[in-house]
Amino acid sequence: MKIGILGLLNSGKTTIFNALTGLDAEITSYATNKIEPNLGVVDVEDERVKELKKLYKPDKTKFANIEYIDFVGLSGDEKGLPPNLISLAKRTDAIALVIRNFDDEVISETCGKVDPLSDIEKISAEMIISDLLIAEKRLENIQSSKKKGIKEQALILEEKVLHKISETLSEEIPVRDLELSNDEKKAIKGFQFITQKPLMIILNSDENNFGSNQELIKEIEKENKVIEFAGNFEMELYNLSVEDALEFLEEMNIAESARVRLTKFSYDLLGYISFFTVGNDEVKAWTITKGATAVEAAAKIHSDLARGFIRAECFSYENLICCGSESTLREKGLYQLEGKNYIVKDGDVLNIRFSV
Ligand SMILES: Nc1nc2c(ncn2[C@@H]2O[C@H](COP(=O)(O)OP(=O)(O)OP(=O)(O)O)[C@@H](O)[C@H]2O)c(=O)[nH]1
Ligand SMILES: [Mg+2]
Repeated sequence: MKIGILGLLNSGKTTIFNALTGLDAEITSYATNKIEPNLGVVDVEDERVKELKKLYKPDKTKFANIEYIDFVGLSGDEKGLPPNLISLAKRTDAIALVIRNFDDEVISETCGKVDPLSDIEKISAEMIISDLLIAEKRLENIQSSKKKGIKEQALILEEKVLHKISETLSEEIPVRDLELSNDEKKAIKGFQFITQKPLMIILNSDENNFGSNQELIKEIEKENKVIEFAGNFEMELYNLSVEDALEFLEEMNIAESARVRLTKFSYDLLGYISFFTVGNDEVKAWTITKGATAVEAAAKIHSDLARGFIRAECFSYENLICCGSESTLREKGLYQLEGKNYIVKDGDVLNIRFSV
């Protein structure tokens, strides 16, 4: 899973990035013109993988992972996002928008006073303008193609969908809120509009006001999914021992680290679940969308497995742990054989039988 961290200049994107990844990317109180994004990959800690490792004693263990991409700051000038940022953001599965909710004399001087709701509005407008420019440019191209006599069915459908999108965006509604049929979605797949990506807001609060922003959070929740972090505080925990860090978190009434909380939040936002493959060579966690079928799970592992799919041998992690071994599980009849259309559940252990 790839998550793009976006936000206005100096909103604390890199601070949050460091808090999530444990890396040490440069933090400045002045705007940096650094174009290259910071990249960091973190494992999705999953107790189930650790338990499976104990049972199978594999040579290798692989957790699912999340790649965080910390982008350059947005100016919020309503000119739309810079093209290089659009093309990078396209490659993410979701956007995490960092919103400043901490006061800092130097930053307030250049970036204005703390005003999370207005910042969200500014960035939303900037993203909407970006998409609108893309949609309208493509509509112009379609017009000139039509003038040249090109009138293919696919082009007509694309034009119809783009008109719909352009109208929606003009009303300041993001593409993700527009209901599109599968065919319509297909027609615009190549564009990957930024307002079509799932979006979460990270409210980056000062450690002094963290936890007392309920009203603000409620207000943000009217339109968006939001999670509150004390970015700077969480980042500094990496300088402490694990015990000290846990103690500090408890003092702040934070049950879990930013990394753990954002992982759960992202899985929820994207509707992701985990399934596992096991064996003496490797125990591995995979991520898939809720509602996906056995053959789609097989495709995640390898396209050959989907192509030559025969059946899925399947059991649940919970049952395995209750039984203590695969052989007991079989004796109790908890080892299922499922076809292509079986809906994979969170925690399923799958072994795909295939022939190509
Ligand atoms: N008090 C407080 N200060 C913070 C917090 N997060 C970031 N800062 C400060 O805000 C400034 C900018 O932080 P960065 O993480 O570099 O912000 P950024 O959004 O990556 O900045 P650009 O990439 O330059 O746009 C630094 O001086 C940080 O110390 C926070 O949670 N609380
Ligand atoms: Mg930064």
